[in-house]
Amino acid sequence: VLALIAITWSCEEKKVNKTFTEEEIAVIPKPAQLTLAEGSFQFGDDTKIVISDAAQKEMISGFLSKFKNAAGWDLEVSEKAPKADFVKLVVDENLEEEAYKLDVNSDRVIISAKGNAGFLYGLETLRQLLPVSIESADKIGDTAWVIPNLIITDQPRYKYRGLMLDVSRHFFEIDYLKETIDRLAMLKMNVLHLHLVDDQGWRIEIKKYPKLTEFGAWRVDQEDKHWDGREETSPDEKGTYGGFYTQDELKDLVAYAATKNVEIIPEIEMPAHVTSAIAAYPELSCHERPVGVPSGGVWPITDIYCAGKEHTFEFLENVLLEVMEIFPSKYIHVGGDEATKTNWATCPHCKQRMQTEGLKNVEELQSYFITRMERFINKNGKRLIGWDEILEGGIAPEATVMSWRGVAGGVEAAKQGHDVIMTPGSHAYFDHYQGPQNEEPLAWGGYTPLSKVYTFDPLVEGMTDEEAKHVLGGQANLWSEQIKTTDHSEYMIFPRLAALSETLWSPKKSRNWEDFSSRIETMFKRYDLMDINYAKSSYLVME
Ligand code: TNX
Repeated sequence: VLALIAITWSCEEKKVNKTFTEEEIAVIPKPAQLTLAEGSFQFGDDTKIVISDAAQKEMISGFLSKFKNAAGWDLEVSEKAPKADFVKLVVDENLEEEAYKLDVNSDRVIISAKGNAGFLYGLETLRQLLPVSIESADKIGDTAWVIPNLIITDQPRYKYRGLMLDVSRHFFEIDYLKETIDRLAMLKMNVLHLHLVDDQGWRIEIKKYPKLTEFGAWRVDQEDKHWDGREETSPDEKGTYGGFYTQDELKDLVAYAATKNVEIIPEIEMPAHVTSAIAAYPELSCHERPVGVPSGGVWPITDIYCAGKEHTFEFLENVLLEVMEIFPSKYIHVGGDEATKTNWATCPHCKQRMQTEGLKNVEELQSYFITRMERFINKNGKRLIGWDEILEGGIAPEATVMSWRGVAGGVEAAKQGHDVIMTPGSHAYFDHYQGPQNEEPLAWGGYTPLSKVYTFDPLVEGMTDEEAKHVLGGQANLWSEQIKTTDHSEYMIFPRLAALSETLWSPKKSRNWEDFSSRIETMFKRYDLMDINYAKSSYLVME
């Protein structure tokens, strides 16, 4: 459909008045309600940004810098609205936390929200209504900064909208995490889950146990045992690979994320996937065998934390005390996945524990382990999340389950009255292939093209209303066994995260693959200007 374009020329400035069609509006995730009107609003270098309190200044800085870069304008911020030509932020206490209203007519733009989260999302929508060149880092001449007259009323379908980054298998610098946070916010995603501990590296400074990062954060590249036989990226002069975040860096990251309405949930794995910790402190395992930090490959791994020794719990509680100091999130993720418990069956400490606690098998011993950690976490005012294996042998009373082996674990947890975050391998694993294997970089297996991600639904058919209430939302996981560079990481995340964001934010009834695949084209142009190394192949492959 051809747009009706009426162009009027004033003496010194090019004024554009355009009526948009629905097809030209390419916002992702799709807003819940949108009513288009005739005409448009045009930004000029005189357009004022009107705020209602000084604290909003910091929040709008990202939006202002876009105009600074792309148009070369320093838009003026004021607390008083002129007659026309302004964008005004208006507090509306009646709106939900993350909801916003965007009301655009030819004279002005009004964004209403309860607080910063809603305002941020209103501004992100405004950004995506603007011509794609708003993403340019350099000044682009001759753009008419026009947006359609419309009214948008928007709020999320789910309150938990996350991405997990595995920073253990390969280490990613803080700056990349900050960039990722910006990109999450652009898609109205609000959780970054950091997988800080795994066999291949311990990535968080713990002051009480300095060896965790002195030894546990570094591995010698053992080519023969490596995931794919290729060399590590940038080993240092000693031939080791690794890295870790200091507590100060993480606190700074948390503060940065909060300005983008992103909560960071730390994951401290237990009782398995912890060779990096045992390499630093062998006494944490059952048989105290000296081990090195592996670079990959070997599986299953039998050296896990000993569930019999009191020392293990003392260690983990001390670690978590420091973790809770850094991360204000109400959740602490304790992993709990894929524990090979053969050592527990032969360890005298574990046998003793099972006897005194009356536990029938090693599954119940893991349940004891997690429940005990949950008591500690709850006592400190936080809540525990674990992978769906925590259901085995009896789930800890208040635990939230992250369902990864499909959705069955999540459904079962909801039945038992537990909160659930859906992250099934079938739809939400971004370490999987997204295009034909022979054309794609080596991946962990699996096949999850963009179109498949777009069909993700955290709500499983047959759930009762009561069970459905326990589904907090969903999350994409990027395991990094094969992902060594930020370029590759971006490639796996984008554009699949855009599809996932829509499944979590937008009303189910507006889901439409054809419509989405036309909007994603516009997003690609934004990603090009933002210098994001997104996968183009994924778009071409239908399920
Ligand atoms: C299973 S998903 C794991 C990870 C691996 C991933 C590879 C989960 C809770 N555990 O340790 O990286 O498969 O897809």
